[in-house]
Amino acid sequence: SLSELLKLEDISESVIPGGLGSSPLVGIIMGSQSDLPTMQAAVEIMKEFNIPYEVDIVSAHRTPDKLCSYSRSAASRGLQVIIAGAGGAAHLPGMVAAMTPLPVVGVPIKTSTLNGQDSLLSIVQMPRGIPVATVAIGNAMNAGLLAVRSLCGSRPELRQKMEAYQVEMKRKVDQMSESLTA
Ligand code: RP5
Repeated sequence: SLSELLKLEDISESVIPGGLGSSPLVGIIMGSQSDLPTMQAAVEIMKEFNIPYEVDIVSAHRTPDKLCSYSRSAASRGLQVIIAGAGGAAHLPGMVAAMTPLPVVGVPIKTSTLNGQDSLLSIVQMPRGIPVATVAIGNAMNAGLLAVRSLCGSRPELRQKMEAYQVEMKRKVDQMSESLTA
């Protein structure tokens, strides 16, 4: 199953104590199972920040009805942000964004033929009116972090966690430069 492939824990384990509840706040979707190795990085960020999330395969061209029902129900089901990864003619994130008022983060998946430049251009060049926040090719980690940041504004504990995450990155750089200059 998808859960086994992703080594997903029970959703109740991804809950901030006394905080965010247990229903998913972030929806992580992708066009194909072959996108999973890339999109796993977004899942890891959800786990690290204890954000309730859900993961599913939704293909714009192979499962168009599922695309519609997923996107149209997302907000009323309690999701606050959607991360959508797709490769090739990557219309998934834009189509999702067209059918939800929620913010959508697009992850261009690296392809074998054009190295993901096709995915990047498909996702980033959204016409006016329907935005997709596009991250770098294959950078599902940043998509996860952007989703977390979009939840920080009204959640002080989460904001503190993000600040601590950034402090930790700085500490690692400082440590490395100290070891280089020692
Ligand atoms: C898109 O086509 C997916 O997002 C994937 O990145 C790409 C290739 O899919 P498969 O070769 O796995 O069918 O739908």
